[in-house]
Amino acid sequence: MIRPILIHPDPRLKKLADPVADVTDEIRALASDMLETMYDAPGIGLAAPQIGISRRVIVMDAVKDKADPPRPMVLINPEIVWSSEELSVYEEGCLSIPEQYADVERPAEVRVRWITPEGGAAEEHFTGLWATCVQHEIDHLNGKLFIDYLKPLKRQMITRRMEKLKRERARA
Ligand code: K1U
Ligand code: ZN
Repeated sequence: MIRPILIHPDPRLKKLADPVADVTDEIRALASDMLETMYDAPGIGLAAPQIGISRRVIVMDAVKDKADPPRPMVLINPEIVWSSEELSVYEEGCLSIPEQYADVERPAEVRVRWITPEGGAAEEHFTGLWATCVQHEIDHLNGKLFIDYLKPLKRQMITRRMEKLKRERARA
């Protein structure tokens, strides 16, 4: 099921999400809805708070080349266990802040540990767009948006644009 994506500003996007204690069928159904919602948007990632669910679940598929097979990933309770000192800048977007993009500097590579939908432990080293995406999604679980890395004036300008967009959508 495709779920509606919350648009900034929304207090639900600023909350610290709760860890998942047990990987149940409900969590697997949530992850499946999140993947469907992400591919429909379209996006390369999605975090549960973006659909109003305050749980530590993210999904991603940052395969760039359409000729390559898709790689849908579900990460439950993801944790960054190592970050590179080397930084990289990527022009980020966010499905909760449509059509707004800005350069964000983050560690170029990260190692992430998580629980799989089958309930097992997993760990992987991410580079490139995958590293940017997984950090952006984990930020969502901590109530942080990419615009929080920007200068206050730019952040304010984007927030005003989103308030206007929400007013227009409410009237339509
Ligand atoms: O979390 C989100 O809001 C999803 C976001 C993830 C992201 C994008 C760019 C850098 C870091 C994290 C998006 O997917 S925005 C849409 C997007 O990037 C995209 C859409 C279609 C094709 C390719 C990319
Ligand atoms: Zn986002």
